[in-house]
Amino acid sequence: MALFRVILGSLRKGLEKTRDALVTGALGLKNLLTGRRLDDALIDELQARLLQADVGPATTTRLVDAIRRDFKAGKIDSGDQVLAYLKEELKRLWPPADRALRLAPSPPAVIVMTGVNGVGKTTSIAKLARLLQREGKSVMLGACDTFRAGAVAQLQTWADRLGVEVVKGQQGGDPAAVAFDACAAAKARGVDALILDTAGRLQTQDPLMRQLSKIVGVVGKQVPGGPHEVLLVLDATSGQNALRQAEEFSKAAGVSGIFLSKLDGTAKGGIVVAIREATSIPVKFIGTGETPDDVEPFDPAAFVDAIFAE
Ligand SMILES: Nc1nc2c(ncn2[C@@H]2O[C@H](COP(=O)(O)OP(=O)(O)O)[C@@H](O)[C@H]2O)c(=O)[nH]1
Ligand SMILES: [Mg+2]
Repeated sequence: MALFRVILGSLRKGLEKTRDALVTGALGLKNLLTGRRLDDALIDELQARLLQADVGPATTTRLVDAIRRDFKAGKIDSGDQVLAYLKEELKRLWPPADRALRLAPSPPAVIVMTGVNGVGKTTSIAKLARLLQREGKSVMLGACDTFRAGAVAQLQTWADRLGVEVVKGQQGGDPAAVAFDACAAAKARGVDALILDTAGRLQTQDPLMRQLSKIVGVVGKQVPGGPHEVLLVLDATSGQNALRQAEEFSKAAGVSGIFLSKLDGTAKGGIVVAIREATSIPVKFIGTGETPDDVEPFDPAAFVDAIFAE
């Protein structure tokens, strides 16, 4: 059963830029394909536009090859058929993988947020906390980003607004120690979910990657089955960089899901498709703005419908 409901209106609003660029705008697919007879030049143009939207080479080639094959075989002859085909095929790209947030059979569930600097980890934590609160769950935060000055204060500000408790340590202290204290506090208070903020790290920074393993290890010892999720936050506006991070972090053990932030800030929402090409880690949430309400669970059908909506 899905834990969170997709709010279609806000999803459409959050994906406005992508919808305009890819589908409804002057250079969009509707303008290109509606009412047109199919020919090779039109299919070439379609290919160029899918690539421009960051759909990714492998998926673009597969889609366009299938369209060309059906066209040559006389099965399709209009742009409108291609549009309908694309919509259905895009929905089918994602297997019915479990995109639901994994929670613990008995609380607390522990969620670790990771990713490089500035991708939106802390903001995404506020969003997740808000989603969980709306489902009637109690939430606690752990400030394991002890590295960046101001990180704890930023998390505390969100926590105050959301009315949740934060477990903190010393600036510059050991983040694994904060994870330990946070797990203890979450167990003692009986909260449903503990979300740990972590310092931004590059997939190439070995010591920081080891520090992440240490946090994960501490959680595993303190809470049975924990962490229940390690969510990698990727910035949708960063294009190829996001793809590289998805590939690299998926090699590093234990990333269970992707939180794709800033989809409102890019016309290249095709990045969701490209991530699907680059890794088998499921995108579980998408961020579509800067407030805690700007979040949706990733639902492929709703996502494609929102992009193809009038
Ligand atoms: N437009 C937009 N901005 C976002 C989103 N998520 C985060 N941001 C912004 O990205 C910046 C960095 O966010 P922050 O949470 O501090 O990133 P962190 O360094 O990974 O913790 C802030 O200005 C956020 O307001 C999003 O979904 N949409
Ligand atoms: Mg942060």
